Amino acid sequence: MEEIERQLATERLGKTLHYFPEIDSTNNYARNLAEQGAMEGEVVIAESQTRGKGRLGRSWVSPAGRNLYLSVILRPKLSPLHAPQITLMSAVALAETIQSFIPFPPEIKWPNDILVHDKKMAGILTESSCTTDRLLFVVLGIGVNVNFPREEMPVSIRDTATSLMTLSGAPVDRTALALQLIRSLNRCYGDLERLGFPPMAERWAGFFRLQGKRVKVEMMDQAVQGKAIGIDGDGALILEDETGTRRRIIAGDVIPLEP
Ligand code: BT5
Repeated sequence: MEEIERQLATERLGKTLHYFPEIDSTNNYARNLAEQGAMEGEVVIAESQTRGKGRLGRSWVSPAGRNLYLSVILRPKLSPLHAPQITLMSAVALAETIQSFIPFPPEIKWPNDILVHDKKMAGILTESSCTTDRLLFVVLGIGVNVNFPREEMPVSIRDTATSLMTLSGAPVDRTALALQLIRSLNRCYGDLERLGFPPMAERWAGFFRLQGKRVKVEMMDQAVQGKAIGIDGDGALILEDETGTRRRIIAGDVIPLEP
């Protein structure tokens, strides 16, 4: 950990690390820190999580010594409406990092999954706190399966998950991965701030393989089907139905209906 802190000493994100051998959830801890006034860029990192969280009350399998679990506190100058841009920016940073460790192209599954060969390698959980017109902070949580062999995975994810080691054929240095990921987040966050969302959306689209494909999107209270067109300026997914009508989806789970 000292190595990561030393290497990131001059960067905006990662200068201050909070490290835990075990924690309930790095996102919960980071949220508490942020509520108590922690600086932008503070990072919480853990060897294992006892209550790792996914979206919508789902859980994130987080065994010790295998993977990467981290949360970054951000204080972006964005309106709450634009908070999804942070999830999409971090998906780009994560996909670019993963790409440099394996010989296969990762895919971003809107809004927050990184898949390789149709299996989930990493997930992002962004939680934000805002007033009506201002984002106070965003906790950006990232979990990456690093040296997580299939036989150690619980049956519930064994057929749907993968890890860097499984695809690269050799164990991956988790410190090197964490360093590269935080550096990549630093760059992408700076790019988003300096250049705005359209260029980031373009990079995002380079990892989006469902463009033009029929998909089903399951939302809290309903499901819709249509052709995935891409994302709009706010990071919403654009879906086109049979009549050519387009609608924006802000949150949901995408299920591909064609290969
Ligand atoms: C996510 O949710 O993909 C967000 C995961 C974020 C985890 C990080 S770890 C650091 C930080 N601290 C936290 O407490 N969380 C964040 P979602 O799209 O809802 O996907 C959850 C689903 O993915 C589960 O219901 C499982 O089906 C599957 N899953 C759970 N653990 C997995 C794993 N390790 N690898 C692949 N798939 C997994």
